Amino acid sequence: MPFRPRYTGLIDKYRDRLPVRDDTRVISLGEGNTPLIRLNHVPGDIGCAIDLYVKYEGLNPTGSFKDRGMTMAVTKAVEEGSRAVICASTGNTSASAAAYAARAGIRAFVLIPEGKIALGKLAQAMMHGAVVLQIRGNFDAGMRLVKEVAAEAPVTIVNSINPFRLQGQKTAAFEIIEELECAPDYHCLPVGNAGNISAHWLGYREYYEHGIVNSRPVMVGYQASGAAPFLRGAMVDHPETVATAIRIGHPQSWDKAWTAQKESGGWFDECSDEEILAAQRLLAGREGIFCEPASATSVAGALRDARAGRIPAGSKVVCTLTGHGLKDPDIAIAQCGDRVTTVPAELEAVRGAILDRLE
Ligand code: AN7
Repeated sequence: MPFRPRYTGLIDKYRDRLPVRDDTRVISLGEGNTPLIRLNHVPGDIGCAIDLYVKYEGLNPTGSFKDRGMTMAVTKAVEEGSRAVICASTGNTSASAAAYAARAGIRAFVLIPEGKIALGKLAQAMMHGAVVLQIRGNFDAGMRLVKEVAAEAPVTIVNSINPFRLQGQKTAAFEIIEELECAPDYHCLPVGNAGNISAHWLGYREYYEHGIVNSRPVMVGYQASGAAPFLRGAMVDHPETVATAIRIGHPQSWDKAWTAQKESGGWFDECSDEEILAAQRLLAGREGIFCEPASATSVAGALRDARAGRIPAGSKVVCTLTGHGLKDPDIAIAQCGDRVTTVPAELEAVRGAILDRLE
């Protein structure tokens, strides 16, 4: 047959490296296998000579990297006989949990901070039939409540404190190595709860320890200035940022992320909201890649560190774009208010508007 087998998700692909049995019922929506795109314009635009790739995780089934972890977490919850999952979320985890619970035929409960989640994410949780509990508090308060309620009720937590989440998410590192045919020199990620940077480090270590590659990347985590506990070296009680996905002050994977930083020789840094949004616009306008604000934090930070020489010229750098730009239409439109021109439905007006803008 000239055809390759149909791609059926990351558990099927990486079965030998994941904690599943042959008879495990896999709950999948075909997640993983996302594109690794080389940036053609952006590094030159801002005057740095690095070889920069983005791993476009916004192309997962629910539009974020969370699906990699959720396929594992929900598969294992179902295997263990659970009838309900629960999470606290800044939006993407709730969208993913809701979708995979629907796929599995079980119930999802999601706790979200009132007024602080992007519109697309709320729409997803609602459409997939999750029980959506808006709390008058932030993500960190929601996380505490989820842990307390799950100690009493028969619900499985699917936040990244669930170890199966990180197992699923480590496969992103496998894919990157397979595509580049080596490990990158640097891997930059936005950091909120710090599960994803920890999961990538697991994946890179695994391929290194099993002799599949002979190097591991330096891991670099970027946070929004108003929600940067790793940079401050202490928890932040009132996190604030336009990048609502990473509006987290008490990261759950605190120790794991520090381990990734230390073992890889990496660092944490912060980006201002302005830097984050500028990077989001640059990717959309110059490369045709639309990511949500939190995701752009990785590129904002990498470009700054490359320009400053902290990431040396010639380095092969991967930035994870964690979520799709369509998740947060409000922030996108607010940045480009003057880009829509209203004209009469007449040829002359349309022709005039076009000719004005052609060189
Ligand atoms: C787009 O959905 O925590 O450091 O509740 O949605 O692994 O937490 C989202 C996190 C980066 C940070 N980019 O990843 C949630 C949630 C996007 C995200 C992060 C999130 P972690």
